[in-house]
Amino acid sequence: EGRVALVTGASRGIGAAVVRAMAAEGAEVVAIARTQGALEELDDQVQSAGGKQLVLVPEDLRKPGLIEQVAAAIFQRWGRLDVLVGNAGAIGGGLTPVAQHAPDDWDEAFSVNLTANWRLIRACDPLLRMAEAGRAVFTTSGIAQGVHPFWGPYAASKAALETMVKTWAAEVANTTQLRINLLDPGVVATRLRSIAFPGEDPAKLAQPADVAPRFLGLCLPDCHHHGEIISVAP
Ligand code: NJP
Repeated sequence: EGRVALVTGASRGIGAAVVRAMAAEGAEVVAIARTQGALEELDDQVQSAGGKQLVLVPEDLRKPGLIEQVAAAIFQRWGRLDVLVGNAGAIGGGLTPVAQHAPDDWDEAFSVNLTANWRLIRACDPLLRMAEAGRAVFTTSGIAQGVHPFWGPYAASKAALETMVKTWAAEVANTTQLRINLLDPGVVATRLRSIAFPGEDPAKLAQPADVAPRFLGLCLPDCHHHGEIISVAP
């Protein structure tokens, strides 16, 4: 109740489910994604369900200065950030041999999956330290581990995300109450999944609302995980 959360990739899929679940617990949620209409629809749903009005940021995470501006606005309004969920993700082009990806695919995967999260860490670290029990969770993928042909930019950017987040966690360990983790959501019926595997029946997969509670668990004040990759998959 009353905790302040920033969620990226909030317009649909896993991020939207996390926003709904956090708002249902009474959190104040700042929701970032590019698709304004979807964010507005989410806000309507949240408020109809009795949640607080969302702060919508309908912008591309890659926009220069955006993340710093959002962090400054959060500081001005609340003086702290309790929860950061770095969830936005991009496949970076269709499934293609690594030798054939277009430069834009590579840039999209790394700028959204890695660099935007680094900028979030940089801008939000001081705000999270101002909270009584700051929590940060980043959405990774099982594909970051091992070798997965045709997933080059996505897999490499998620592997780099894992290294970066675990490094940040090691740096803050024992200096603050901040807890920092990664969550691998497993296979979930979302647009990203349907682009990667178009033949699948989404009804047979886990739904975003099924995995949202795992994010919430890592954001609770009593969360003792730190610097870990938590896997939803059995
Ligand atoms: O996918 P999807 P998921 N600037 O496509 C946003 C990981 N994951 O929920 O900007 C700002 O429904 C986009 O918003 P919009 C995956 O890697 C999933 O599955 O409006 N936002 C949308 O809200 C990712 O990290 C599975 O288009 C940007 C969101 O990102 C996370 O789960 C398995 C943006 C993507 O929502 C959520 O993805 C796995 C930008 N430039 C990992 N680019 C799975 N679904 O099975 C994208 O291992 N977004």
